Amino acid sequence: MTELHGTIESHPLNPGEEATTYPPTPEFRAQANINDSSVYWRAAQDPEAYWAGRANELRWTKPFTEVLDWSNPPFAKWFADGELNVAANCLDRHVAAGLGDRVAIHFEGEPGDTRSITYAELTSEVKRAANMLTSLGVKAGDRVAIYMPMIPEAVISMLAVVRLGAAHSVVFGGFSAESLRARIDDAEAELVITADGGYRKGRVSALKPTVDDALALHGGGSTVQKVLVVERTAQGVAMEAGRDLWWHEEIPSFDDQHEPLGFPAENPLFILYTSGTTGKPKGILHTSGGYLTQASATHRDVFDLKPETDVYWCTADIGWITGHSYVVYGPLANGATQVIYEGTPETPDWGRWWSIIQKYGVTIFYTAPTAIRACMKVGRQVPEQYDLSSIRVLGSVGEPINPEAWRWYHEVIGAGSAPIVDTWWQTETGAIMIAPLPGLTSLKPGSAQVPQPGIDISIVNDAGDRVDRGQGGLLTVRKPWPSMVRGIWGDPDRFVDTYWSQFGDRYFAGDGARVDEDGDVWLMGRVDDVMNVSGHRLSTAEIESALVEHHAVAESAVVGADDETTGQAVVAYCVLKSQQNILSEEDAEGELKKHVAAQIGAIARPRNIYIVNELPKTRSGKIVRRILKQLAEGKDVGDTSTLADTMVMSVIQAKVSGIK
Ligand code: 6R9
Repeated sequence: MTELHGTIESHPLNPGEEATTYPPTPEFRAQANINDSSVYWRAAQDPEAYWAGRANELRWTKPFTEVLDWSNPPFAKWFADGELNVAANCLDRHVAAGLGDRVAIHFEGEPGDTRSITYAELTSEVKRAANMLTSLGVKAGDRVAIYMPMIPEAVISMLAVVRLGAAHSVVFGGFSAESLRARIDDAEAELVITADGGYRKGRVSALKPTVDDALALHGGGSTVQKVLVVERTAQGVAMEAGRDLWWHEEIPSFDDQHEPLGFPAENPLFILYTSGTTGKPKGILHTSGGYLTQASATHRDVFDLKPETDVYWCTADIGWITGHSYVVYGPLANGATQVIYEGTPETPDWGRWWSIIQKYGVTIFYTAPTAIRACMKVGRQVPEQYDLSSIRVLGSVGEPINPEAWRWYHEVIGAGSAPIVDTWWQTETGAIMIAPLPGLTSLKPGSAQVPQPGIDISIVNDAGDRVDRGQGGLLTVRKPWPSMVRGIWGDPDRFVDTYWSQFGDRYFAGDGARVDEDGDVWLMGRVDDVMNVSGHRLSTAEIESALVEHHAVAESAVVGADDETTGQAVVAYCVLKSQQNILSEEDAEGELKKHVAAQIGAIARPRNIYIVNELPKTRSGKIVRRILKQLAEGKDVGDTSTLADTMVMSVIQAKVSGIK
């Protein structure tokens, strides 16, 4: 069972905190996809009928007759006797409807190269790639690992894999060889699709060498038979004969005729690994029909998408769930035109994002609070140099958006008029669960506000009872939803234990939340040992175990400390082995930061590492992370009387404040 850190207290609002709300303008409301609030109660009356209706907006090769099978909770089945091809829903369907000439992707490479791909072209490319993958032995039920930069071939690869009824496991390009290998092994992938590299911050960031390192780890001998390599950066990479193939050398021999087969709605679509409370990442499994239903429905509703006229841009990488649901599956199922940008927002300068918005006339822009705060720091004079008047809806995801960042985003990027949809959801939920509907909701900066139609959220106390308005508690989902996680790959016990052991047949999200007097939901962060750094989930246990794998480290404790830009930052306390002479105390901080980045990936690199002689522990030997977190945040550590040795704290405190 997930260990909780005490009860969430209620967080009463300061007087006036909610005074300013932003109702939809009459013009926005009039043109909105959803402007009749009866949708909420109609969906609540009969959620299954509601979702069946949404599912029927997709193209099924065999219609479903059964909506939800919840006979074996928590293992849900949605639309189980129906069949569909997810890729054909994202591609062939639009071409058949005469929309082949619509641009699907405006690709913008970091060095400035561009490519616009229509739905007809994307469909041909995916068909060709599907034929190529078939020749490499990929078939329904297999898993393919994808380790790619943000280039069109990443999307083409994902769709080609699922077109064949196989499942992908996309691994974020910033993850290390160790992390990649662990994910390949867990999913038993036989094919890896990668690129020589991608462009980041004006430089080539190599990927293929990391794949080579990953496959050589643990004496080689992985499940991988073939590695398919897209040429992007041409920096020259080693190719292993018999194993490695160049995409551009293979693809010309395959044609673009490919009939999509229908697969059962519960056919696995993808596995995506995310950090949990223990060291080992969890392979979150999503399946086809329910996932696509909710990803596409929420994409249309929450962003008020008009596929004929909107230009949509979500800045997430495909290595994260947001990239899966709101770059690939939601937008493409809806026939949207979208921008995909390869690089970082500050390359060549902080005007890059705004210049892209101006260039393509982006109308809907979806990003993370950490990016907004970074842009705020640089200053409004940068975006003010660009014409952002095309923007009509803004989105936020990954962590709570602080009201200050909300207002800046609204004023500076949204010209004071574009609604901001703050979307709460998770890798496990697959799609948006709580968010305003921009034609209906009076927006409140800092709150994700309303469960989506057909979604039943309840904020409860430790005993599972619904808390009163104005009170804080734990976020749970009372009824199954179409895009819900179907399991943890290869570990059904952990699935039950992590999400369902707290409150029976209700899903426990791991987040604390509060409902205000109007019934709006305010997210208050994780209540477990998961940190949120720049909107990315990291596990304290995973970083601790990476640290103690270093020969010089005896013990470590990792905490997520509040950070102005990244939301939280990783702060580690390490005790070095007394007999070791590998690392001097002076070198330890730099060396251990490097070590963590190499073990897990650069996103996990601690902001601070403090070398201490001892960690604060209770008499029963538990590390008291609460105290270490407060210390890292420069706060008063409060009551330390439960510690076995209260002296430990004054020594650590002196370290952290730099007093020798
Ligand atoms: C989509 C995504 C999920 C965790 C989640 C929560 C936090 C995400 C949020 C938010 C407050 C929002 N989170 N969106 N907290 N407001 N709008 O980020 O998935 O990477 O799995 O992270 O992120 O703590 O539990 P994932």
